[in-house]
Amino acid sequence: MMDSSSEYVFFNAQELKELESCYEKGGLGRFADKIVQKINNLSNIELHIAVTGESGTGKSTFINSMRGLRSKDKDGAKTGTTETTMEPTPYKHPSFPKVCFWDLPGVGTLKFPVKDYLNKMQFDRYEYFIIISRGRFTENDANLAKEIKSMGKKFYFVRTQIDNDLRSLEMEGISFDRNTELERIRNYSTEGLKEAGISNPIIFLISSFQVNEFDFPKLKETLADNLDDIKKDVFLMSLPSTTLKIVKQKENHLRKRIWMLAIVSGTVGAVPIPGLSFSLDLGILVTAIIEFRTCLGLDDASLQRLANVTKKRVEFLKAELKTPLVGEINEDVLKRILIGSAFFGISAAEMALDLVPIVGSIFGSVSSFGMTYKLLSNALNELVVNAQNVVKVAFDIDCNHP
Ligand SMILES: Nc1nc2c(ncn2[C@@H]2O[C@H](COP(=O)(O)OP(=O)(O)O)[C@@H](O)[C@H]2O)c(=O)[nH]1
Ligand SMILES: [Mg+2]
Repeated sequence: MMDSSSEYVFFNAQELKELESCYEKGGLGRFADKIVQKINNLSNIELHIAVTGESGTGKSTFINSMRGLRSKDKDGAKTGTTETTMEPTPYKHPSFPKVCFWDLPGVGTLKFPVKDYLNKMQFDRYEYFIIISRGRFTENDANLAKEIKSMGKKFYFVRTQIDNDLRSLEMEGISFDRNTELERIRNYSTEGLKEAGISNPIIFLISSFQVNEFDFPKLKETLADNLDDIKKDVFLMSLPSTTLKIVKQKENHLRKRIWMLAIVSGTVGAVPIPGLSFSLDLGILVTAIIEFRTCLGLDDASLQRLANVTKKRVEFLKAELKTPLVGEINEDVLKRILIGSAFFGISAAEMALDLVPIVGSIFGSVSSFGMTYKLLSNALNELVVNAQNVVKVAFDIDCNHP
């Protein structure tokens, strides 16, 4: 199922033109080179996100949550510590090390002007700044935001530990309406910002321990939407699969990679495979399937992290895996899977690709291009279903009320 063209397309109009002229000038070789280049670019994209706020507000916990980690995990940021470093500390994503969250000391910790603070923090390195507070945002936060804006970068206000606020009311035996209470917290938290001249501050109320609650889903969407196409792709893949919606978005993006891989397979590496009636580049297929698994969170390490944060047993999550594509995979294994199964049957509509006018004229339907396209589409479908089922049991999602 292809999504509508209004959503993100892998090549922009300019690139499509370039590809077309590449093909006209140099035939298939140049065409494939250009695509390989694009795929390589994608895996080299770095993404740096700054997280700032005073000590104890929940920066480390938030950084862990965005990476699907707990404080006590090997790569987890230590939480609840009072020690503050004066330097930004990088925390790489465990599956996508090019995605990095930086823990910045609070602007109030360092006793110099906001502008100097940002320079010392190397503000240029970051896509944007997440300004964290667990109570009211302060004048410091407001000044920081203004300075970030004047330097041409974006910022987001995030109010953490909302779960604690609500729990305190419960402990007090006070009955309250959840939405009214959240609005009250929102207004109270933004007072300081308004006083400092930020008229309509948007803040996200979250609990870093409840990744699908409060404004956390909206925050993740906003963070993704404010990146350019390629970086958005990288960011989305790095998000732990915690909702069916995230899985769907990942699927849409991964689907756009398929035809690129198919073109590469169709032009370079395809060789006849004994037992199959067509040529294939098994290496490309294996690499792609492994990549799909990692992006969807179906690799062992991701599943273990998901089990940890949802307090489920990893075997319980793994019981949802019903495809041989998640086990040990290499060219031999894949060949056996292919020979032994009816892994085909994809509708022509699914071939409606960005490049159909060009691609269609180059490759016939039973070519390596067509087969690679079909195989990867089917592999993705199968992996997505497995990922959805894992998410459902991990987060106890009722399928009738997702
Ligand atoms: N209940 C709850 N506790 C949180 C949340 N975020 C952080 N904490 C706790 O608040 C304390 C300080 O958090 P930490 O991440 O170390 O703050 P940092 O100093 O800004 O890095 C720790 O004990 C965390 O467990 C949250 O969203 N909800
Ligand atoms: Mg910390």
